[in-house]
Amino acid sequence: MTNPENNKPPEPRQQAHHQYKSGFISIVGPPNVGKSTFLNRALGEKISITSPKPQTTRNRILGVLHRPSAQLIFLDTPGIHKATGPLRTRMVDVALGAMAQVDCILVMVDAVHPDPRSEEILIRHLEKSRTPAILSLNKIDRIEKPALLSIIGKWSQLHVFKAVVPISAKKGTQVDRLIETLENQLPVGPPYFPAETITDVPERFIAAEMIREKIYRLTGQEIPYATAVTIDSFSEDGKKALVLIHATIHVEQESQKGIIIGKKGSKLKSIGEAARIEIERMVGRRVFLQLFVRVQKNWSRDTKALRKLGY
Ligand SMILES: Nc1nc2c(ncn2[C@@H]2O[C@H](COP(=O)(O)OP(=O)(O)O)[C@@H](O)[C@H]2O)c(=O)[nH]1
Ligand SMILES: [Mg+2]
Repeated sequence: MTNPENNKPPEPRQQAHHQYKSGFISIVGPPNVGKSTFLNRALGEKISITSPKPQTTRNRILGVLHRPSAQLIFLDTPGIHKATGPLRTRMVDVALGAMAQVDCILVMVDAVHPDPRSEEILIRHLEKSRTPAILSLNKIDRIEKPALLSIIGKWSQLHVFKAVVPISAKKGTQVDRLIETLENQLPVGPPYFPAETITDVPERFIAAEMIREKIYRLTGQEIPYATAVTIDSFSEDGKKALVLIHATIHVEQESQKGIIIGKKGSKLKSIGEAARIEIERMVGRRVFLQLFVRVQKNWSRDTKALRKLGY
């Protein structure tokens, strides 16, 4: 910056500022703290599904943020918690696995609703890792400043973080500051992905996820946890103006099939319509989406079935 009083030329900026940085950042934390909401907000695109229900994210989702000075490669993960059953155990393993071999760990917690049991598991794994960690306290749109300060104090005693950044992923508050803090942690190096790449998963996977998200949002109780979605076909019509998708919703029991379909098919219709609108936004074309519902007895407890369904 030029100083108007003595008209000195600007100070030369530090060398490091000119060097392009790139690296991997794992987003880890308890379930439902806003990890996926933050990723979508950072990228400005929806690649990872979110919902008010815990355990929405089941796989590792990679998202690439391209900045003029850096490439930040985020790994969104399922929530870390005390898991029971094969599916949840697998989900936690995915999350813990994503903490290894990254350049930085972004630990996200809910500033409003602490989750001591999950946080304790998280801290234990952080202690074992030598990777620098940044703590982000999310949902500050719901908390008063004095309460926030005391939470920051508590966390500073639990682990040595490189920085603590309170944000609201939903409102976008301080998200830029968090991104800059993360960028500072990355090593100097060339980009890993070409400029147009924002994720490593195909559109058909994200389409299945969007259907799953609508089930999370439009059905209650245990239904979301008993469902998996597969894409049977994903093709274009002759003129490439329309994307045709056939997908199957797998449930564990006959009674769940009835709930997903709803009265005269009304529930399935609203799930399909809501998903179609989001998939159309992603592919930038009109979409014809046909949903089937199939009972696959107790798939979430069957390791072979889990693998078949992509977990
Ligand atoms: N009030 C508030 N809610 C948020 C914020 N970020 C996320 N949420 C909500 O928290 C819930 C869980 O979000 P999600 O991203 O799925 O959490 P994840 O399980 O950690 O990936 C959703 O209902 C989000 O809308 C935030 O900054 N403020
Ligand atoms: Mg998530």
